[in-house]
Amino acid sequence: MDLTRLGFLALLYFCAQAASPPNFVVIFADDLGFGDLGCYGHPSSLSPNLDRLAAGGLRFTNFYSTSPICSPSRASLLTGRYQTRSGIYPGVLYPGSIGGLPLNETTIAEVLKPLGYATAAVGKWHLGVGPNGTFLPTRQGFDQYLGIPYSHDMGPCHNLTCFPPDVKCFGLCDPGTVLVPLMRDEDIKEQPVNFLDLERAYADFAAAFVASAAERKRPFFLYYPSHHTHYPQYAGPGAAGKTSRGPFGDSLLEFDDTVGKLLATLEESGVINHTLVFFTADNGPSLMRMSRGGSAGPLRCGKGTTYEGGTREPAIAFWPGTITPGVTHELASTLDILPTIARLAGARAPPVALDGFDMTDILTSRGKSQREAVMFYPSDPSEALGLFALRLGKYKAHFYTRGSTHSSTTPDKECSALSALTAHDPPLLFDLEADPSERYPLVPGGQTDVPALLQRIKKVKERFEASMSFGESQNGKGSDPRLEPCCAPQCSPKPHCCRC
Ligand code: CSN
Ligand code: MG
Repeated sequence: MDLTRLGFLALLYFCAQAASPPNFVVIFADDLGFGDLGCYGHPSSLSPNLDRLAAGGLRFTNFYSTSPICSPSRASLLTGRYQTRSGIYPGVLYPGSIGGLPLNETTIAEVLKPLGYATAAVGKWHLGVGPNGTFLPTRQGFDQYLGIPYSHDMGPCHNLTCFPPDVKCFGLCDPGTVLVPLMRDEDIKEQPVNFLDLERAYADFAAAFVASAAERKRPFFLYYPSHHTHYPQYAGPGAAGKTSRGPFGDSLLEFDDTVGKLLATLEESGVINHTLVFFTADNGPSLMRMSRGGSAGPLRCGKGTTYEGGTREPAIAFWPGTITPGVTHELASTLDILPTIARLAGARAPPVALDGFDMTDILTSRGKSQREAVMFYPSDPSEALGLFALRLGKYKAHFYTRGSTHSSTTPDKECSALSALTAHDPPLLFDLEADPSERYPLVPGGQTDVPALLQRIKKVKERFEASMSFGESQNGKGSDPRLEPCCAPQCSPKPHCCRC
């Protein structure tokens, strides 16, 4: 090809870009570990569509969420800020929670709205409902929403059936809470939600949204936080009993099928080459569920802990023609998604303290990460204890370790709830490249200059903690059962009469 022709193509490309910024689809899986997908080495998972995304896109090996539990992790993804700033701590939000993601936080949807983006969220929100739906997605920049407002074990679980179809799911969930509703925008569409038909509803909603935006030539942002692989694992008739892995495998297969339908929709709408699809997960596997929970693969512990299994996640960036397929070992985080999307869209980043870095160079030219460190807060961050751990380059330092109920039942005692808070001074050090399983603490006198490393880590920690200001705790505001979503607000006795 001669230079004139190349220049012409570049110009064409530039004009097309200028005419319409790219679309974004962010898929956020629930309680899915580093080792759960076929493309991350799981021997019995079936995840053909996510594997296809990985084969045609960029697969990350050093990608992190910001919290080993759900709500804080979601807050960070949508705002590009640690959960400590937005106040989504300690723990997670509940159906009757008084607080939620503060409305003065700027979400990715709100970053894109001024540019004319159509925006939608489908799936598990878990950033609050609040009085009169104050904290629902429609109040946070999303034009449309279909989904369940919190985890699907935050209700009686009564209508969840597993394979074989007549067997009730394992566990009781929360019997004293309203049945889990399906919400459309701010209205309750079903209570209880029909879980076994939910993936079809999600796929149809996503397809209608994408097709409509594409038809109107509007750029769009679709956020699909799935709850599917979270406890209690279930699957509809199309996936139940279809994998050798059992209930977790079945739920993953059904979720993967929705991803496949979404990709098909992007293709049919003619926008697949103009859309960045980004996949990752909110926190590590719920190991307490044993073989029904997820897998952290080679990583230590899982959900609820600040070991690697708690927050290192599978991540895939897919954009045919723009992202060259491959694997990257660069350090990245869910915090980096907002700045990257803002940059690619040509949008202005919110004028607040952001904790993310633009990943565009990693995505489009296999460049270096601008991120040198990843911070680890526990599920209940406090200013008094500060960071539990910090990753700097290939090294990780643990200042505190603690097990978690969510990671109990593993043979590694450090993961279990019985393992109490332990301070480490000097911090416990690991080389995550040589030892990704965090088994062999570095000792002075070895290959690594430990005193020099500790000095560097101390500096980075101090600089970061000086820049961190804790927002007012939202989760700490407590719950009011009257705030639990109810399709028959005047009914009695609650919560069981909330059924329509
Ligand atoms: S989470 O899972 O919402 O995905 O983090 O469903 O931390 O107490 C976590 N928790 C219920 C849950 C409770 C959940 C907790
Ligand atoms: Mg989760």
